[in-house]
Amino acid sequence: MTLYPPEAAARHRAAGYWTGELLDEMVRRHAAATPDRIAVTDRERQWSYAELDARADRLAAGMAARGLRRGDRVVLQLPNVAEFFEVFFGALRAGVVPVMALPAHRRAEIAYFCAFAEARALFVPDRHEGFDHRELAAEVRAAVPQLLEVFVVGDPGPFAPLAELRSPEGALPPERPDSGDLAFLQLSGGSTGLPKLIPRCHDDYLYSVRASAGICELTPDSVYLCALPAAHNFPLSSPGTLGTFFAGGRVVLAPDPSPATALALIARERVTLTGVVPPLALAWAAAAEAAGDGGPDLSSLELLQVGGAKLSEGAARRLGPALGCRLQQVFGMAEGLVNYTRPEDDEHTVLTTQGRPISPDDEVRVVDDHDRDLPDGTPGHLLTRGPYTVRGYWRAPEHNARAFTADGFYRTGDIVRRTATGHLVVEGRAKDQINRGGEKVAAEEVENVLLAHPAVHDVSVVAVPDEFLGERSCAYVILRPDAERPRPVELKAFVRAAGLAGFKVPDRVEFVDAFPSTGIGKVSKKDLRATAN
Ligand code: AMP
Ligand code: DBH
Repeated sequence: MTLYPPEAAARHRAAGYWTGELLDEMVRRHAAATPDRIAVTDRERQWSYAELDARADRLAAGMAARGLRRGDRVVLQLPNVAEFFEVFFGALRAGVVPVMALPAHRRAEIAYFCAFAEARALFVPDRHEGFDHRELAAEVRAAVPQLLEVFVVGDPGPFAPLAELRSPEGALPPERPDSGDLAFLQLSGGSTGLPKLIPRCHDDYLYSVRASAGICELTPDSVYLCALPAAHNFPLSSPGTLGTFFAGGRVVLAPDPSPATALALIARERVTLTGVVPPLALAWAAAAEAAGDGGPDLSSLELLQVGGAKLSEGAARRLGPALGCRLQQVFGMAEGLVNYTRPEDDEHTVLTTQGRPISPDDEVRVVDDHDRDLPDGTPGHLLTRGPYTVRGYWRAPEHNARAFTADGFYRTGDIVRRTATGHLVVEGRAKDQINRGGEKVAAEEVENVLLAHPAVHDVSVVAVPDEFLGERSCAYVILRPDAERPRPVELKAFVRAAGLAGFKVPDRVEFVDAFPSTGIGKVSKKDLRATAN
């Protein structure tokens, strides 16, 4: 399966962007050169590069022994524990393709990933944040037709412990995976019904990781705190945990992102950089300000990266002084394109823009509604193509026809303006999505669930401004004429009971008699949003 047109792939190789190295080979490289250096620290353990490498080998061998073949998919739903990387690198080494689920995903999402990707195995923790993932796994296994093995990190309950998959003397699959093959499936926040799967290969992903590590000046002395869920594209690759491994540094996994946990870890582990979403950055800053000189020692922290949702200039101003470090804005997407403000950018640029692309060969177009290019300074739709931006979602030809131009540009759905220096400022969004402090909610997915409620005639889910998260979701509901009005909490519980992740449950429910409509009779979400203000 080729993920890029052959001539584009050849160009990216000739330019030196695509090197043919596999993502897991960086672990092998450091294991050979500096075996005893610590690669990853979690709540309980420290694994050296040699240990991480050996574990990935054993897991790859175990997968092969279990009959998992090159190209087979597995769903990876692990929180921030060291085993996340054991399974991730082990799978890649075996040529097995992980689907990068988030710990917050519930029955609806996990069952969909397993069924759609025809997954052979599911990896879950026993419990996480008070939720029993073994119960979820049992429901999913009952719902999907194919044979699905479940491996549990922790107490396995009725399933197999991860340890059972580790093969101490088994052989690695004989054939090395190809660097252009599908390596794993990343997730998109999406704007239509169900989350889309994004096919990433070693070549494109490793390029973005390596270049990100360079831009962020990572070294073997870098210590990266992973506070967001490890599977998310931002903490995984921008430069995140993989960028840190690439540089031979150390990854510290935070079990939760609360200010108490994170600030204590920064002090204890002498963390040098981390990446967070705006609401978290503000919560950490507030905690650090409140603690003052008596608080945790944050003097090791050099760089705070903020991305995933728009950071206001006011918030941006506050962060550096509160945490005593440099700020970097990151505007990225799991489909590819990532923008960073740079160490050499002036303060105004860092505070007011979302950065500029990683690569000189990232093509960025800002266009009007008819795909006509707009001059710098004018907001328009962001289209992009380049050496690490995918050319289509996995097995979604109809959606791809809309989400990509005929010549392969990805329609990001973001409204941006380009400055004279080539920096991008995110001005808004054209896609039907709520960005809840970096957690993306496709309005249509929630609407489809609510439409199945017996009292609901029609529903429209929109973003409403929120001081803390930037946006929250509000479901506007038209009831059936004969229906008794349900309480808002009942409708929220209905969404939860449908098995959707908690962050997709509408924050607010409002009952209306009709929706404002656009000139041609479509629901005007713009006008609905305005009613909410
Ligand atoms: P996804 O496609 O699900 O990976 O989500 C990526 C989207 O998150 C982008 O297309 C933007 O809409 C949003 N996003 C990411 N970083 C930023 C940022 N720094 N400012 C504003 N929006 C952002
Ligand atoms: O929001 C994102 O998806 C995102 C943000 C920052 C991302 O994928 C990234 C950096 O790589």
